[in-house]
Amino acid sequence: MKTSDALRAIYPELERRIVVTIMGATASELYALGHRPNFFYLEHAMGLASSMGLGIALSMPEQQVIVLDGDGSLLMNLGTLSTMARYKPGNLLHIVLDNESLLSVGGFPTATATGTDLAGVARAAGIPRVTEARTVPEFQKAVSDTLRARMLTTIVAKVEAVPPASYYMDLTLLENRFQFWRHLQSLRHSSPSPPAAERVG
Ligand SMILES: Cc1ncc(C[n+]2csc(CCOP(=O)(O)OP(=O)(O)O)c2C)c(N)n1
Ligand SMILES: [Mg+2]
Repeated sequence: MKTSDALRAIYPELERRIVVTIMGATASELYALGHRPNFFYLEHAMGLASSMGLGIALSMPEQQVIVLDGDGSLLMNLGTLSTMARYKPGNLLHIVLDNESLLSVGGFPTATATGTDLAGVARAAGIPRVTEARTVPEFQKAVSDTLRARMLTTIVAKVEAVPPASYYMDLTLLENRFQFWRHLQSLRHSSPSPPAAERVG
């Protein structure tokens, strides 16, 4: 399964949720499908997309948050699995696009190429729902089932280490940051019942 095909298959689901991606190939593939103000591409901070997604999910429980992670990124911050498992937000879907490679920086093999089983690590960390997908239909079904289940889930999608057609994104980090923040603010203001702590006066 190619990352581009996997993302295309779930794009209609992404359109309606808060999405945080890792940098590089995954960000470029999603951007090429069509940028939206609810998409944030976390540059530089490798490994922390899931941590950022966790924070948003906990602070905006009425929204669904989808994180698009990578194997190298998750391996760099394995502690995120136990932190997510500790809080278990049912509105967080953690997708790991496992291409067994640091694709965005040249394709060096990661530990998943030499036997590390990220789904197994996620289960052992206490993530309540962990699934694996090797084909686009399997992946699409895993995502739609999870969004209905409303339970913290990690989906490990095995993808080919194929680079995007282009890494070019006509969107700077700061522009994306402010646009995304304004989008989250607009969701808060349109929320029918904001948490009491956030009401003014
Ligand atoms: C702390 C840190 N180390 C290294 C990098 C350089 N870097 C950027 S993307 C990347 C590879 C990411 O690998 P993975 O999460 O598997 O995603 P893929 O590129 O395979 O899609 C690396 C090493 C970085 N941005 N930050
Ligand atoms: Mg990778």
